[in-house]
Amino acid sequence: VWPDLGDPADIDYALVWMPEPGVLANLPALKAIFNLGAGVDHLLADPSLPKVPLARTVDPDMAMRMSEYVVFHVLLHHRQHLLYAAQQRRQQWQGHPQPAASEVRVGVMGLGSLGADAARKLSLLGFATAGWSRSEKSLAGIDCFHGTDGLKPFLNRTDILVVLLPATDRTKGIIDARLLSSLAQDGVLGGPVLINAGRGALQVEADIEAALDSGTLKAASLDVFEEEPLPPSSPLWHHPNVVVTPHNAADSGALPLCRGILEQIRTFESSGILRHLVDRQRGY
Ligand code: NDP
Ligand code: OXD
Repeated sequence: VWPDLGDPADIDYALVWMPEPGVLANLPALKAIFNLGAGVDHLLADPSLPKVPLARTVDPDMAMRMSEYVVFHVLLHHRQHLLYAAQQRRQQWQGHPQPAASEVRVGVMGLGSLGADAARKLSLLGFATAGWSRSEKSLAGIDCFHGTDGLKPFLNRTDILVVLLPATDRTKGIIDARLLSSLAQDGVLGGPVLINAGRGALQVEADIEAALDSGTLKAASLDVFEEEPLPPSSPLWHHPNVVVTPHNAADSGALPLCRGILEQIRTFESSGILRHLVDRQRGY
């Protein structure tokens, strides 16, 4: 267990989460790298990353936890919980009209192992659910958009935007003023809501703050940030319409993840096949 690696030449496989840049380059016998998470942006940022196969985590336990986070935060905004919590603090007994889930249009950016699972569960709850991905998709009950041409129509019909994209050269900074102003302004919630559990590098926090202040954005749930931990000086900590969580939307136990990786190593040793390989060119 790092930093006590023994003889580096004895190490065939590395199981890593955000290793220090350069650590893996010092393992001369390495056959494959397993990322103990779904996102590999931090690994690909290391120019000395060995050119061995790199597999990421795709795991039902992680998908279940991420969908819990997404469903919880969609419901929190849909059921106006921030408003009722503020009223409770004032001991104010007052109901507000409650739209049906079917009147609320949720859009999930990223329809991979996590986004597709969350979209399915939201659709089961009755939300009018759509998704956006790089390549064309067909998912039962989900209105699927893709590519650059599909982005604007997808955003224009979206009241609650859920972001589950990887951070790549093409997606970094995608949640900016332009994107936020493209979200539906005519929805039953009285303004669009952003939920980002993908990566902090996807969002321009100054644009999110400005959109919240101008009313272009009604509320946000953010699990990831440009800088983590979120600095004490960030206004997001105190914004009444923002929910901050510490990048733990899909915290999985190490054990279920390691079981999956053990299975991967067995298959790789016997057949040379590895699943969930990262395409380094694409960045995810
Ligand atoms: P996947 O690789 O399975 O899916 C990624 C999705 O994003 C795919 O649908 C892909 O499209 C889409 N996508 C990628 N680039 C683009 C683009 N340029 N334009 C449109 N769509 C694009 O990833 P996962 O679902 O497993 O994970 C998603 C991300 O969630 C991770 O990369 C990580 O950053 C984040 N994460 C956050 C966690 C947390 O605790 N907050 C925990 C786990 C993950 P296509 O299907 O066409 O390839
Ligand atoms: C991941 C994460 O990518 O935890 O798995 O963010």
